[in-house]
Amino acid sequence: MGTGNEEQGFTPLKLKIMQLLTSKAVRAIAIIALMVLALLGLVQLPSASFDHLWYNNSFCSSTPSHSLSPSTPSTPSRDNLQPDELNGIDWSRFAYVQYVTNTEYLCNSVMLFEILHRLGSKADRLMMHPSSFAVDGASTEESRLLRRARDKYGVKLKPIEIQRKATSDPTWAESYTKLLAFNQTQYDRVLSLDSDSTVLQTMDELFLAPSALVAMPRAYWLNFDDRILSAQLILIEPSEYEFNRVMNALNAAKSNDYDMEIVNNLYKDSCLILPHRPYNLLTGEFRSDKHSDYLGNSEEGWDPEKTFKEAKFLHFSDWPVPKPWLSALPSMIQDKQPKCQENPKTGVEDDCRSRDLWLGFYSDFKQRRQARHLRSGNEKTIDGNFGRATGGKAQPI
Ligand SMILES: *[C@@H]1O[C@H](CO)[C@@H](O)[C@H](O)[C@H]1NC(C)=O
Ligand SMILES: CC(=O)N[C@H]1CO[C@H](CO)[C@@H](O)[C@@H]1O
Repeated sequence: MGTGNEEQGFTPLKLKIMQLLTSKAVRAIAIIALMVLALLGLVQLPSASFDHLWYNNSFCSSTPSHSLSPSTPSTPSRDNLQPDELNGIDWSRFAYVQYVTNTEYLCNSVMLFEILHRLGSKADRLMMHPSSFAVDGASTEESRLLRRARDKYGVKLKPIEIQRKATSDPTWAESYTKLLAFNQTQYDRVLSLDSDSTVLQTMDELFLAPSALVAMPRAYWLNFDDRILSAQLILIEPSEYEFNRVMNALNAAKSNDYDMEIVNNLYKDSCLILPHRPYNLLTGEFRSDKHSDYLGNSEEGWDPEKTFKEAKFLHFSDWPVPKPWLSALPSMIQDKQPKCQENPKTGVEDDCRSRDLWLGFYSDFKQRRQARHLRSGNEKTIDGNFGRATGGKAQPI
C-alpha cells in the first residue's frame, strides 16, 4: 500500500499537471502568446518601410515607389528623386503674382519678391508690370528695379496694360489691373498678393489646396455679418473663361465698384475660404482693443507675439497712419501707435509688446526700402520718386 500510496500521491499530481496543460485556459493562453509573438514579428518587419514612406510623404504620390510596386523598372531610382518629385509636385505650374502700376509700387513689389526669394518659396514669381517700363537697355529707375527682380530674385516679368476706369477715387482707379492675374493661364494656379504688405512665411502650401476657381480670406475687420472677402490675397485658377467673366464684370462695374467688389460679387458664394488667421493679418490689429474677430473666438486672450509668429501675410493698414513708404509725422506715430497694456499682476501699463512689434513692422519696411535705395547708388532720384515727395498721403483701408 506504501507504494500504492506513493503512487497514489504522485499520480494525481502528474495527472493534475497533464490536465492543466490540456485545459482550455492554458490552450487559450498559449494561443494568445503565439499570436502576440506572431503579431510582433509581423508588425516589426514592414514598420520600417511604412515609416520610410510616411517620412517621405509619398503615400499619395503619383510616382510609384519601390516597396509598393517593385516591377516598374522605368521609374528612376528613388534616391535620385527629390521629395517634391516623389509627390508629383511641379512647382513651375504655380506662381506668386503681383501687379505694378507705378514706380512706387514697383519698389514695394521687388521688396516682397526679395522676401519670397530669401525664404526659399518654391513656386514661380511673376510680376505684371506696365509695358511702358523698359527692362533692358535703359537706365531708368524702373528698368534697374525690374532687372534686379529678374536677375536676383528669379522673378518672371510680364508686360501688361494697366486696367483703368474713370472712378471716383484715384487711389484705386488702377487696382483693376490686379484682375489680370485671372489671365495668367500659363499657370495652373497663382497667388495674387498686394504689395503694401510683408510676407512673414512662405505660403507654398496654398497651391496644394483643394481645387477652387478662387480662394480668398475674409476681410475679418469689416462688419462680420457681411462676410466680405478680402482681395489682398487671392488664390486663382486662371482660365480664359473666368478671365472673360471678370472682364465683363469690370466693364459693367459701377464707378465705386473696385477689384474687391468685383471678386465679391462674382465669387462670394462659390469661393474657397482661406483662414484669415494666419493668411491675412492687418498691422492695425496690433492697435485694436478688440481681437475676437481676428482670433475667431472670444475666449482666447490676445498674445501679440503668438499672433505675429503664426501669421504668414501682414498687410499695412493703419488709417490714418500713412503706408510705410510714406513719411508720417512723428506726432501722428506718437498718437496712433498701440498703447502699452496693463499688466494684471502689477497694474502697471508696461506690456508694450503690441507697440514694439507694430513699430518694428514699420521700421523693418523702411530699412529694407532704404537698403534698396543705398544699393542703387542713385539715392537722390529714388528719394524724389518714393519718399517725402509723395507728401505722406494716407490711404483708407
Ligand atoms: C490675356 O492673355 C492673352 C494670352 O496671353 C493675351 O493675348 C491678352 O492680351 C491678355 N489680355 C490682357 C487684357 O492682358
Ligand atoms: C527620396 C527621399 O527623400 N528619400 C528619403 C526618405 O526618407 C528616408 C528617411 O526615412 C531618407 O533617408 C530618404 O533619403
